[in-house]
Amino acid sequence: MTAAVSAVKAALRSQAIETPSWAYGNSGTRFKVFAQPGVPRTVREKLDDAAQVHRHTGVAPSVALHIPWDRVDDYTALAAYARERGLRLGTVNSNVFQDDDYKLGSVTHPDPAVRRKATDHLLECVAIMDATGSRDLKLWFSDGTNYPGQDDTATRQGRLAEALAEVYERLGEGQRMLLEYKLFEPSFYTMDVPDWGTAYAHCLGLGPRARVVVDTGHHAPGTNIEFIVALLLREGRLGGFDFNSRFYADDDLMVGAADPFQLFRILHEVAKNGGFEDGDGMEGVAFMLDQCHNIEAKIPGVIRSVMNVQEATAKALLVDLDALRAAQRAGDVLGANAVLMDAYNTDVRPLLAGLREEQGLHPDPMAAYRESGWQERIVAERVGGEQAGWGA
Ligand code: AOS
Ligand code: ZN
Ligand code: ZN
Repeated sequence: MTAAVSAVKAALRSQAIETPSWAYGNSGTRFKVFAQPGVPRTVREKLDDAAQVHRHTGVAPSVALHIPWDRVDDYTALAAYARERGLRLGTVNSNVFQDDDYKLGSVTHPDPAVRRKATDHLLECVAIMDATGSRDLKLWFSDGTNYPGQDDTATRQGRLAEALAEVYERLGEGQRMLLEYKLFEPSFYTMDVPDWGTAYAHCLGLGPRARVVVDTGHHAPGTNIEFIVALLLREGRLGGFDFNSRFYADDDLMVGAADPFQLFRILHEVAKNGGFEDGDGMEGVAFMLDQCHNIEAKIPGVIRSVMNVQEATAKALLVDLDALRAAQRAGDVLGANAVLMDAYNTDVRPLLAGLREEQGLHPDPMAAYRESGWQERIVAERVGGEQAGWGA
């Protein structure tokens, strides 16, 4: 647990956690959306809120966009608006799941006309990336089937490969494609990209700029996610994370809330395998949040989540790798485990508070936000108009 604190701090200073535009808007379950006062009415207001998160944490400089929820006429102007607030526009998330045409799938739909429409949307997202300067296109497909016999699994894989290849070819220099998998939902019998193996196989077929995204809520209960992370990093195919917590399915709760130990184990694999090294370069791992704050206040919920990732990262960086490897080589099972647990059980909050003060920030981002008056201001000012939210 004695990894040089200055090296740990340097790594923490350079970590960037991307927040999702949809976390700032209203969201809920299929039973009820509880609207909150002061939530953004426009994409620009979402950026204003994201800027508050960055202002108080210092490590959330980019915002993931979702098209069409964040569609605007001028993306270059939107990027400039973000820059003026100390932010940049990050990953572009496509949406081929909210249109009536996609009932039987998007890029895997039996009808070529629907496949064309879906692929055209993905191409539009790349054009948006050209304007925003985004590095990553994140693809998540709700495509799949509900009943055995409904459609041919292998044929659907062929359709998916064809669409992905067309989009991959369209990527510009400095752009990557991140393919996200999900075990189930909304499709209940087969998903066309249900697991890391399927995503990895498609990425291999496409080329080095196609990478897998690990959404921490997208696995069967009990899945060893850190193993998947270690393997993808070893293969050079880990594109990034969609961080969130789950108790049951794709709950999209605050990262680190359900299982901070799992988050630590995941980030330990990242730390060991050089995953913190390339930042926003082409080999970089994207640390994104993919969450919905249904009942808690949104901006503080995002701040708390960013802090949870930071705390788990600090613990992961504190693992004494020399001692760990020595214990592993010696076959010292308990000793190796103890090295890991020592780091996990360290209270890193003072270290992070100190780091923030060195950066001229308030040591406690939650308190800083509370004291800033921003929440009162948006509640008073953002009246009227359509409240933006998940799907709006
Ligand atoms: C869906 O379950 C996924 O987690 C996606 O990442 C999705 O695109 C995201 O929630 C925003 O729509
Ligand atoms: Zn996700
Ligand atoms: Zn999800």
